[in-house]
Order: sequence, then structure tokens, then C-alpha cells
Amino acid sequence: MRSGAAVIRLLMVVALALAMGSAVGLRGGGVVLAQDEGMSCAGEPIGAGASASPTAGSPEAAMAASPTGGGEALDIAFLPKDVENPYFGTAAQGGQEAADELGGQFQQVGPAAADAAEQVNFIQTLTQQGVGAIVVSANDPDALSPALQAAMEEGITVVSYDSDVAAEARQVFVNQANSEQIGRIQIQIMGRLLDCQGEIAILSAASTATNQNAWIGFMEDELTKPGYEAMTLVETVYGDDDDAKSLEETVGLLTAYPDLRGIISPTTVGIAAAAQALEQEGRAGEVQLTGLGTPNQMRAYIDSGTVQEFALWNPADLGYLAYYTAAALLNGEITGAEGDTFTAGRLGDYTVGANGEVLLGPPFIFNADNIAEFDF
Ligand code: RAM
Repeated sequence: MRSGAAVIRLLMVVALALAMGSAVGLRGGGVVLAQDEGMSCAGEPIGAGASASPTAGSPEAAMAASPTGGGEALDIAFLPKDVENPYFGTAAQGGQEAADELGGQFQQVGPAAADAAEQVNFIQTLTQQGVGAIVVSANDPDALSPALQAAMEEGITVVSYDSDVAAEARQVFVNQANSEQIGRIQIQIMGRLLDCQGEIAILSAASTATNQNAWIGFMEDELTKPGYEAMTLVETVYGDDDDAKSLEETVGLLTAYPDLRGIISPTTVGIAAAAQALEQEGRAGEVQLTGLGTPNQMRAYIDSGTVQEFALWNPADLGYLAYYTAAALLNGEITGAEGDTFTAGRLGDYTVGANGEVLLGPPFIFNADNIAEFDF
């Protein structure tokens, strides 16, 4: 039976969702799923601030829109953090899809492990080859900058996606979702899982990763809000987006903090490895786990109950949008200035925001009720 407080909470969520016009959504299998995610420990709607795909148009609008193309040949190379990570494999599928639509070329190159120095070598090689555009997800915002700036001096268009570089080293950053929202939502979910109480730790990717560090900054800030007094972040460790290291670091956390009640892993590699570690160490259920994962990598852990919920966006859409953005820059349709607009095929219309940022849309929370809808 619902308590009176729970009913009031539910009514508040419904009222807020109505007031906001729409809730967090993700396009999957052609449908947009809407979410009402309840209230955070601080008494705010979980995922608040979601501007519900502000720039993503409807599929119908996208079909009517004219494709970006027709200008100079599109020779666009993706350089992810590493090529072994399935997340970037899915993003590459989106890049290839966009290339096929625009009649452009697509290639993906990159290191086998998430390593900034190796990314620099790839940037230099792509520059020598004279590609039209480099689309890069950075393992380190600063280490990559000189090589990217040299590429830009040679006339190469540079777009960052997923994990940004220093602003002067790219024209546009295609961000998967608002960084603040991605950071806060993970603490909000953990708060719900733990009833706002207990020791938590973070298992991140590389210690220099731009995206994870931005999200962790907002996680720490969320924890300072009233309502989180009994939730303590004990340590942040780094698994470098490597399966074995991430597993090892998780076991290290479980050993070092016997009272640990939760782990947040804002990386698709880390969260899968942490789930495996919890099962292997017999701590599943006792230690809650959330963060950012792909449905395909997390399905087994949702099924076993080791993980109840986690967040992400569609990496294929991110790659698709990044390719269209690079194409729009190459064709002179946009320069990367705030207010520039372009159409990204089936995703619809986008506007370049402050700091040369293009936003894909809000993050989505996956759980046992909806995970079957997604295959990536
Ligand atoms: C990993 C990578 C990537 C990040 C996702 C959530 O795949 O670190 O950069 O965006 O996790």
C-alpha cells in the first residue's frame, strides 16, 4: 500500500512533469520514451534541467529536411579514446550511417587502449594524410591540443565529440548531453538506491578524461546539497577504460572500504567491470552500482539484479550527429559560431550553443522495465 507521503511525492512528480511540458526522453527503435524519475535526496526532480532534446527535431521533420552535402568531398576520420571500447564501435556505426547518407567517406582510427600520447600520433598521421576533418574524443584535453591546433593550421576541420579538448583546439564540441545533468543524475540515482545514506565511491575512466572529470565535478557539487548529509564520497579511483584495471580497482575499493554501500562508474567500461567484480566477490545487492553503461553490456547485470538502473544516451546518434556537424563545417554551412544552425539528417535541426557546443539531448535512465527496448 502507498503511504500518504509517497502519494504526495507521486503527485508532485506528475505536476512537475506537466509543468515542464515533457520529461527526459531517448529515441530508441523509432520511439521516444518519456521518463518520470521521482525526486532526489535534495527534493528536486531526478534529471531536472532536462531540456528534452531541445534541438532534436522529429523524425518526420528530419525526413523532410534537405541533407547537408554537395560541397567539397567529405573525408572525415573519427579518433575515439580507444577503438576496443564497444561504446565507440556503436558511435562509429552512426558516423558510417551519416557518411552513407551524405555520400562522404568515413574511417575510424585510434589506440587500442585509452592513451592520450597515442592519440597525438594518430592526429599527426591524419594531418599528414590531409583528411578533411578529425572528429576526436579526448583522453586528455590539453595533451591533444598542440597537435590538433597544428591540424587546424593545415586547414583540417576539428570537431570533438563525447570528451572535449581545449576550446582553441576544435571548432565545435558535440556533447552527448548537458554535463551538469549527466553528473547530477548519477548521484541522484545512487541517492534513491541508498535512501540517501552511506559511503560511496567513484570508479572513473582515465584521470585526465575531460568528460568524466566534468561529470565528477557536478557529482561532488550535488553531494553538497541539503539532503545528502549522510551520503559520503570516500574515494575516486581510475580504471582507464580498461576492463582488467577497472575490475581490479573495484576489488580494491571493496577491500579498502568494508562499509561501502555504493559505487558510481561514469564509464561504460567501468560500470560493466564493476558489476562483474561485485558478482565475483559475492557483494552484489549489498553494494549498489550505477553510472553510465550501454544496455547490451549491462543487460545481464540488470537481469541478475546486480544493477537496478543506470544512465546513457544513444552512442550511434552521437556519432551520427558528430559526422553531420563535421560535414556542415566542411561545407561552410556553419562556422561553429554560437547561433549557427544546421540539419543533422534523421535527428533534425541543431543550433551551436555557447563555447561552440552542440547538444545531442538529455540522458536516459535504463532499468528492468525498459532495457529490452534497446539494442546497442
Ligand atoms: C566510456 C568512455 C566514454 C564515455 C562513456 C560513458 O565508454 O569513457 O568517453 O562517454 O564511457
